[in-house]
Amino acid sequence: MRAVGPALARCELTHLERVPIDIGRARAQHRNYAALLETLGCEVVALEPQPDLPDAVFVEDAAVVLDEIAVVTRPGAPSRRGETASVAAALALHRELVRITAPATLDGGDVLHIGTTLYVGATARTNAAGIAQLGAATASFGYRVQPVPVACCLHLKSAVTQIDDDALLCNPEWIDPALFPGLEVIAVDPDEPRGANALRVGAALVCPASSPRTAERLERRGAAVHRVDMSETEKAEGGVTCCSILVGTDADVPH
Ligand code: CIR
Repeated sequence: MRAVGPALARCELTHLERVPIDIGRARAQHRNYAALLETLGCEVVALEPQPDLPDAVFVEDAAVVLDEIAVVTRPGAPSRRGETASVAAALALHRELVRITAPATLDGGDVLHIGTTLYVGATARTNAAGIAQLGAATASFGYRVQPVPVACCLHLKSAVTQIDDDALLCNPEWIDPALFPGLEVIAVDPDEPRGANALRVGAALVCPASSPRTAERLERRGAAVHRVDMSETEKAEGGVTCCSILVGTDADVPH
């Protein structure tokens, strides 16, 4: 993880209007999120601060970590390309690195890893060359990439995330659930279109407090839901998955 920097208010925005961000509150919320991940069994590694890079808190976009390798991305937003070096240095302690190179672009938020399939959002941030390079880097380990058209939200995982071995949480207005055959699809509450971004940590599910009805829906289904208030990073178009990269060290921690 990387702490919220002072320039967050100058973040990239695509689908949201810019509104004031309370940096103090953003930092406190981010610390609570880190503390929750520790409670759930994670060891939190703090990356170096990057005060001049507004979106550097959203580390998820800088890398895709698999069991075998870590793919260092080339973010689609030019303002974010300086974020990857420090993420790569930290991941090099745990995985062999492969890098996405120009003209390809890829944001980690566009990669949904389910078994040996990497569903990859084709978005303004991730281009066809990025999807192809990810496929080439991972094919020898048995992965296949499945491009997914994304139009209404920033990243694929803004609209769909995996909540357990057999099920996805999805906003069906944004992504066609039929793209994921063989998996149960739980829809977000219709009044909570941004509620589909949940973070699975072992048997627990970290959900945004901003989507309470969706969280209740998941609890009724038996999920161990932990709510986090991320109101300030949500104003920067970030969800709960965006603020961490999970590096699995045993079979219980998905990544
Ligand atoms: C951006 O537009 O790049 C940031 N303001 C938000 C990135 C959120 N990351 C993610 O969904 N993985």
